[in-house]
Amino acid sequence: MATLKVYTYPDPILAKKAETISDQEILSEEIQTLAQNMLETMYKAPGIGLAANQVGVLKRIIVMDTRARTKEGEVIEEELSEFEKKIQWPLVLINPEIIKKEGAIEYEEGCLSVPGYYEMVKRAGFVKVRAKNLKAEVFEFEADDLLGVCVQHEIDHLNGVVFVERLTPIKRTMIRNKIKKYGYSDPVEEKSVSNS
Ligand code: QAP
Ligand code: CO
Repeated sequence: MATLKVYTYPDPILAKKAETISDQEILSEEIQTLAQNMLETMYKAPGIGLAANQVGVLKRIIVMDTRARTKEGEVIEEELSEFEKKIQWPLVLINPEIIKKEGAIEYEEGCLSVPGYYEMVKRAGFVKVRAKNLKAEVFEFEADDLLGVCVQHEIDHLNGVVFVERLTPIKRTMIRNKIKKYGYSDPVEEKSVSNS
């Protein structure tokens, strides 16, 4: 297993649309290993979702784990939502599609490709998703709250959309200018500075 390089906004790879993966390809070692390495990269960050575009691969695969955890990283079972309880974790979604959308939610989003920047984004409050798993089997699940927001955020990546593009024009310009001016600080450095 290996951690992968995460491309940061506005790298042009993040604006490209990822391609559908065939069943034969899903079962290949290449995709099986990619999924494991994406999970390792997400957990190490730590993050709750990662799309293949973010690691420079234009294929429709995302990994997610939105379960609440303690500081030590243990899953807090009592805090799982009813939808989260029905899911086999971690979630690996191949060729995911939103087949139903309802309501609205505003949630403060971040992104491993935009480290250190967070903004409120409006999305559907409930979604039903159809995808394939690593055995190329079709499955469906329902999601709201953080899980619902996260799956919409990750499917956006597969379509070449970063959350920055979902902000109002004024907020979008502001965050782009901040990134141009300050860039991204190394998270390790960031920690040692704030702790000193
Ligand atoms: C997408 O994002 C998401 O800035 C997943 O310094 C985020 O895993 C969906 C991360 C929020 C819904 C709500 C961000 C890690 C991780 C950072 C992530 C950072 C280190 C973001
Ligand atoms: Co993201």
